[in-house]
Amino acid sequence: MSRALRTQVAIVGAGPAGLLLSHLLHLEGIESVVLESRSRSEIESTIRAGVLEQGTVDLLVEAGVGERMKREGFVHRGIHLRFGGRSHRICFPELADGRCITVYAQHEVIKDLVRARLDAGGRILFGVENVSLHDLATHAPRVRFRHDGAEHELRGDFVGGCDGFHGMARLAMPTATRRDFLHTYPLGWLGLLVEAPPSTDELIYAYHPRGFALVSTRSPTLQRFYLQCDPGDRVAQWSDDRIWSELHARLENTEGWHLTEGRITQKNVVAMRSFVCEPMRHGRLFLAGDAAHIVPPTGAKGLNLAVADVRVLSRAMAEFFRAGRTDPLDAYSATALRRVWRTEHFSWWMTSMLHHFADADEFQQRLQLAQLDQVITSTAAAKALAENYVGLPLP
Ligand code: RFL
Ligand code: PHB
Repeated sequence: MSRALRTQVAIVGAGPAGLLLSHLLHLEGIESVVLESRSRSEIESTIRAGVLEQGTVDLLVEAGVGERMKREGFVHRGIHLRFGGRSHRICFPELADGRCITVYAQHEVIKDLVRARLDAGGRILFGVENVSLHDLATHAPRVRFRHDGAEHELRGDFVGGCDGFHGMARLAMPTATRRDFLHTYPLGWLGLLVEAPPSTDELIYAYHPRGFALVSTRSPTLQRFYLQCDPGDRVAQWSDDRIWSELHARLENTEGWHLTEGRITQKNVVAMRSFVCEPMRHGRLFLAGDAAHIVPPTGAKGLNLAVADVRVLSRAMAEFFRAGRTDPLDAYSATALRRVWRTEHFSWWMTSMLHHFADADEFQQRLQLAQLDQVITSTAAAKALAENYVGLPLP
């Protein structure tokens, strides 16, 4: 016998997509239950994204969950593109109508959202197992799962599939009505967390014949670096000495800039993929965030795209519950996919421009340099980068 629960929207996954969807629905007076396979401490400590678009920042503030971000996040007005031994600044406000980015870690956003949901009496079930979706093509979808040693069945009007790229929600959509687009890059990123003071006031994206390097930050005492590596690399192949020697070689330039070293506290290898699932809906199941699409991290877009999806989805669901309208829900997939593909293009473009591709001949390398040169000399090209990086206005 399974225990029966009822809600308006059953949400699978407590990442940025699932938690923000639950919070935005709550602000519209709509009840939801979030099912998460991991523990609260795990989701609140996993290091991932760091860059929030202006629209994401504005939405979090508007939704009442931006107070700590405003206090502890860092507003950046530009980034540095480094290649050919020199650095070139892309200044956001003057190129993108005054808009900027904020550096604030994803797990801090998660902490803020979990707290807001729990303080408002919202239900998040951590450590759920065996989640399965049923009757999605009917008006009464069901989610079955195991929690605290018992079987449960959650009934809702809708299901939010927010369980990330490796989740099961997307796979519950029949293959006959779903189209997957996947592009795998012959690249990986070695992500590093380092206890050190900042080496730079703004992010540095470096193109170098030895491979791409990125300098980001987390706090005055914690820095985030990335090094292009082989996608099949294991962390054990990257000793601290090798890491520092590569960071120095790829980042230090003729202008006398120096990297500040420190204790490396975390290393992980990230695969570089682009993926889109079309459509983002099947019956009463709506996919949002990484469950429907992923981008390589070069454009810093994944979390921001998840936020854009749930903004559209929460409004569409609100129209349904408020006025019985189904047309915004019917338009959800097409509306979200338009931004998704635009962002897929930007992330692919940044990735193609900034990495060293082992199979690229000298002709292709010259093209990369020509593209970088255009970005730093043409206002139109710099504007295109800046507008996409700070993010298109939210739909
Ligand atoms: P998430 O964050 O993967 O959350 C999905 C949640 O679902 C849970 N789950 C399940 N729960 C129940 N039952 C199941 N069967 C389940 N299967 C999975 C998982 O435990 C998890 O908690 O997806 P969401 O919410 O769509 O959010 C997407 C973002 O996390 C992702 O796009 C970003 O992290 C991408 N990203 C960046 N995005 C940015 O906007 N700016 C950045 O600066 C940025 N940098 C990055 C990044 C991603 C990176 N990695 C590690 C891939 C840097 C890196 C290195
Ligand atoms: C990060 O700080 O983790 C970060 C910054 C910029 C990116 C990707 C990740 O493009």
